[in-house]
Amino acid sequence: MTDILTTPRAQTRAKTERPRLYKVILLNDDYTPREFVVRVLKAVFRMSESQAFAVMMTAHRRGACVVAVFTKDIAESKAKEATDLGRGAGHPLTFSTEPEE
Ligand code: TYC
Repeated sequence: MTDILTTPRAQTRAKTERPRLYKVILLNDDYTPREFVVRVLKAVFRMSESQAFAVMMTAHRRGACVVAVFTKDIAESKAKEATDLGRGAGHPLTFSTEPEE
């Protein structure tokens, strides 16, 4: 084996910034039945009955509730999927997304 020592010319620093995360937010409305909201939360966000019920009641009482946090693409596609389930059943149920601080 030859003993050649090499000196690195430049320091390299790995760029490891984490991707910005987005909240999926459930908005209250006066028309969507409570049971339907719970069903959508369970189906799209894999929540248990009691988790889904608690999130639905928080949105009902306070106007909105954070459902989950994902990368941008996943947050947007889950919000659309859940909102579309409401539209398909004739309900105004709406999920929005917003970046985390
Ligand atoms: N407010 C609705 C009702 O009284 C139920 C509801 C709860 C709708 C949460 C949307 O995000 C929501 N039927």
